Amino acid sequence: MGYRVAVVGATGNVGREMLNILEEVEFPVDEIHAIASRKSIGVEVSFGDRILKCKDVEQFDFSTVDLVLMSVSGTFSKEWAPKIGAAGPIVIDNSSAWRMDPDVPLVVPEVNPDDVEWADRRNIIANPNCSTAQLVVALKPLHDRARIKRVVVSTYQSVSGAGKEGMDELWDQTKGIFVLGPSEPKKFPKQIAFNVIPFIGAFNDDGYTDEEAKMWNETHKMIDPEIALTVTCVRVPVMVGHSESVNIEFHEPLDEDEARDLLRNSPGLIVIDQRNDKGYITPKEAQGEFPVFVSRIRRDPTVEHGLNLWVVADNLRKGAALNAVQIAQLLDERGLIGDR
Ligand code: 2RA
Repeated sequence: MGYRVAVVGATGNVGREMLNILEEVEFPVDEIHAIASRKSIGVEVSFGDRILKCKDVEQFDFSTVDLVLMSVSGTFSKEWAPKIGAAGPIVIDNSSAWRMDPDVPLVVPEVNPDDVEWADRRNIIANPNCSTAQLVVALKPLHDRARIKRVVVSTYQSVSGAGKEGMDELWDQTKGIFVLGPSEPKKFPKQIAFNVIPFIGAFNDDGYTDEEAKMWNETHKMIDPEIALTVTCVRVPVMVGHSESVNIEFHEPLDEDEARDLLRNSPGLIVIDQRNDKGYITPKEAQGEFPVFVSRIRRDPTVEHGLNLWVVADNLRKGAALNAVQIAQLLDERGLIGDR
């Protein structure tokens, strides 16, 4: 027997991926509903061979479903996730609205699966930010083995993290630049084609951005608040796939061979690490894939116990839709859906 599932925000990049992945992993679905805001009522989205017409979130009766996967803005989620959760189904929310709420588990199944057990406090489970999801999958086994003291991360985030408008802007600027000259940026603060932008989200008072703060706050909530983490988030002209340069200092010794073996044997990770032209991953190759890829594992000789890594994942998949579906699979395995 399967579940009655709704995807809210079904017309967005991540909403569409949620539908694709539910189908790809053969999640046990008896009924599926694509839900969107009023302006998208009737818009068609695919679920395998089927075409679903989007229904209006305002009119949909959420008490008729068991599980809701949601990819909407934080403001929309603040209003709707509690209402939906109170109607009965468990909500897996991809926005930033609930991630740091002490009554809402923030979950990456490879990292803190047991936290789904207390989802019934609000009937909401939060999905982390895309750049955090891939980072914690790589950090967790290393932390369990050698206790991480400090991490320095620089991200190289693709434009799909900013939604379809971000992808359209890169495409239009790239095509237009030779013909029409550079066009005015709209979605991004500066030209993204043939450029990189050291700013994602909004500035906080301390000079960091909220995107950067998400990475340490969410890592602290999921792994360990004692890990010191500093971040620079950068937007790059790549369509799909976030990359991260990660420098880690440990309390205990961990050499690069052992780290490589450990990562190779940890869930959700693939190590591609040879010292030749094909021996490392790029976002192009990670696109459409489920795992987090780790390459360029090497000792940092400037500290007593240190390593450098290159970590890449499909930000629409592990960074968003796949992680949400994996949470749904975990709830299913533990018998936590539809029986609260
Ligand atoms: C970005 N992290 O890449 C955001 C999306 N959640 O813009």
